[in-house]
This record gives sequence, C-alpha cells and structure tokens, in this order.
Amino acid sequence: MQERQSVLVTYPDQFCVNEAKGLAEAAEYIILSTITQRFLSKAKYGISEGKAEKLRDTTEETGANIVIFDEKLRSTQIYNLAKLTGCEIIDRERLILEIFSKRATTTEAKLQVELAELTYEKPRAKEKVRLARIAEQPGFFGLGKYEIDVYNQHLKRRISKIRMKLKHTRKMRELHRIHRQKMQIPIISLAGYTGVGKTTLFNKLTGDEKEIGESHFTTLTTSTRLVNHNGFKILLSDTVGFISKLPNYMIEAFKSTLEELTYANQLLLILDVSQPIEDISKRFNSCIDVLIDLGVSPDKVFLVFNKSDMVDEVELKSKLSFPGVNTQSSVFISAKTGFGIEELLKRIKNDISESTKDSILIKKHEIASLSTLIDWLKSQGKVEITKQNGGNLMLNLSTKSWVLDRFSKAVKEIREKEE
Ligand SMILES: Nc1nc2c(ncn2[C@@H]2O[C@H](COP(=O)(O)OP(=O)(O)OP(=O)(O)O)[C@@H](O)[C@H]2O)c(=O)[nH]1
Ligand SMILES: [Mg+2]
Repeated sequence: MQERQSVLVTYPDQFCVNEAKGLAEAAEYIILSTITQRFLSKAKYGISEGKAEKLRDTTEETGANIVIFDEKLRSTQIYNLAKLTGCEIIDRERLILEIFSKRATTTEAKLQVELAELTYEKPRAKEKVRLARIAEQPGFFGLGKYEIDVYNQHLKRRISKIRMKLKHTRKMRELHRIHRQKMQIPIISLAGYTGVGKTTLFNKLTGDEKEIGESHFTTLTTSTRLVNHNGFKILLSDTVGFISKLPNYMIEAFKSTLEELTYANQLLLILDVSQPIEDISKRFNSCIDVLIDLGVSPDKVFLVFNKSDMVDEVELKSKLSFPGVNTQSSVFISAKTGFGIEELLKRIKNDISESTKDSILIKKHEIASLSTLIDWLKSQGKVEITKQNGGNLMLNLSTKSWVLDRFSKAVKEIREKEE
C-alpha cells in the first residue's frame, strides 16, 4: 500500500521510538525511516530547520508520502512541514485518534472517539481556515469554502449533540453499576497500558472470549463479568488501555468508560514484565498519573507483572526494582499459560477480605436512605451504633475492607447529591 508509507519523527530514546512505532503500526502505517531529535517543540517545524531539511531529503529518498510526528503539532507547524516535504503530516494525537477510530465497535466507543476528534479539531479550525485562504492550493485541509463561523457552529452543535448522547449512555452505565453494587460482591478492575494483557487475563479468569490483539487499543469499552472461584465471588472489569502523554480531552471523552475504575474496590494494575525495566517504570508512572487524575486512591492498586513466561526467574526479580513499587502488593503471572493465577486470586481474596476498623458519623437525615446498607453492614461484620444528641448515629465498624469501601462510597454519594 503505497499511500501508507511514512517517515517517523520522534525522540532519541528507545522507549519513545518503540512506542511510536507500535502506534504507527497499529494505525497500519509502514515506517521506512526514523528521524530523531531531542526537542520536538520548535516554533516553525517542531524540529529544527536543519532536521526539517533532512526530513525532506529522507521522504524524497524513500518515496514516503506521510510524516508521522510523535508530538502534538499546531496547524501552522503542520502546514509548514507539509509545504516543505510535500507529505501529509500526522501528529501524535491524530495518530491515536486514527487507531481509536479503527477500533471503535460499540455505539458508545464510536461517540467517544467522535467527541475526541471534534475536540482535537476545534482549536485548529480557526487556524486552518486562515491557512486555507493563504495556501497556494485551494482546499488545503479540505476547508477551502468553509467560513470560520459556519464551521465553528457545526463543530459546536455536533459536540453538544454527542455530549447529550453520551450522557444517556452514562446514565445506563450508572444503572448497571447500581445493580452490580446491589449484588454486594466486590468489584475488581483491570487497568494498565495498552497491550499488557488485560483482556487475556480477563478471558482466563472469566472463561470469556473477548478480542485480544498484538497492536494497541484492542479494547475500547469496559466489560464486567462474574468470577466464581470455589465460592469466592468477584465482579471483574476489563477496561481501555492507557498510553503515555494521553491528552486530557481524550481521557475526558472516555470518561464514562474510565469512570468504572473509580468504583472498583480493588484495582489490578497490569505491567508487561517482558519489557526493559526503564519502560516498565515509565509505563507504571503514566498509569499512576492517569489513575490519580481520575481520583483513584493509590492504596487500592495491586501490581500484576504479566507475561512472566517470556522472562527467566533471575531476570524476573530484577524487574521489581523501580521507584514507587510496593513488592508486598504485587505478583508475577502469565495470563497466557496460567502461571501465578491461583496466587493472584488468593492475594485478591486476602486483600479484599482484610479486616479494617473505622468510625463513621451518620447524620440524622441520612439514616433513612442508608438503613438498608446499615443492615447489610451488620451482616458483614461488627457494627457498634451509638446514638448521639440530636439523633445522629456514630458507627464503629470492624469489617472487610471492600465492605467498608462500598459503604463509605454510598455515604459520599448521598452527601454529593445533597450539595
Ligand atoms: N507471552 C505472553 N503473551 C501475552 C500474555 N498475556 C497477553 N499476551 C499477549 O499480549 C498481546 C496483548 O494482549 P491483550 O490481552 O489484548 O492486551 P490488553 O492489555 O487487553 O490490550 P488493550 O486492549 O490494547 O489495552 C496479545 O498478543 C496477547 O497474546 C502472557 O502472559 N504471555
Ligand atoms: Mg484489551
């Protein structure tokens, strides 16, 4: 396919080169050559003028007609690069959007991708129209006859329409979630970088046959299934994968999908142990950043080192020594061969059933809406209730950590609704 032949521009760092190549391949581009530079944020071309000339020469020599630029570019920079090289320019965000768009299968995922695409487009629209006017070839960026306000109006209307539709799917998710919470079973979510094996593990534990894939972003929607392991029941959720430097508006667009993570009683953060330790460490940090952004408490995170079958025992141990890792809360597994799965389930069970103590004050007017949950709490552990002056209740609890977590969330939700 002649038209997908590209030259990649990225940072001189193996992690960045590998990641960008992975993304480009997932979007079905063939990379003919790679050019690197330490800074990709120069005003005119992103890269320096000298490098830009080298890029032009390389595209000519290789016959590539696409440049993949592993950073966010402004429209003027895209325009300048396109003019210099005669190639189509795809920046990092555009590349991720292309993959998302290829992978989206459900209605919700399609809407989320379209919202991300329009949000990408919005700040660029004005500049594009200006450039279209001064461009030598009319219709550059396909915008020639559009007037700025007409185009902006169109974008705005479409964005608000999609937001409305997503609100509806979010409501549906909320109903499902309330239903799941009523089942009084702990919820465990799988999170992690794209391609680390979340869906493979999900399939292994649930017996499901969800699509797994070698390239990035195979899963774009969350699915939840019941796992019954010798009477120990959990609800397991598989989620969309992360990538470094994921722009905020993309997280925003996928919020209702990612929001599921904040309702989990425990989060299994999956890492790919077959990668170099520097890469594992970088991916670990970018996942933790996204989780913190979403409001997930780091003490709920349990680390799972997957793909152990690809690494020997001595090397495995050495993969643990990067900052931020709590080796107590981690386990080695292979979702493919089943190695370590029993141990993982045992650890989940122990962690989730660990007994915790806490005191929670319930205000008088909250008692009615919480009475069913208080009854459930009593059935799950020790609850001492002291009535205070004014009719408030002080609950002294000693119960499983996930039960306490579920109860605290219900109290928080009631309080947020009141505000
Ligand atoms: N050798 C080996 N390969 C694995 C293991 N687990 C997963 N894989 C492979 O890793 C690739 C990615 O697996 P997925 O389960 O699709 O990864 P994912 O985390 O769900 O990826 P996204 O949906 O893109 O976020 C596939 O080619 C799997 O066969 C494992 O334990 N060992
Ligand atoms: Mg997946």
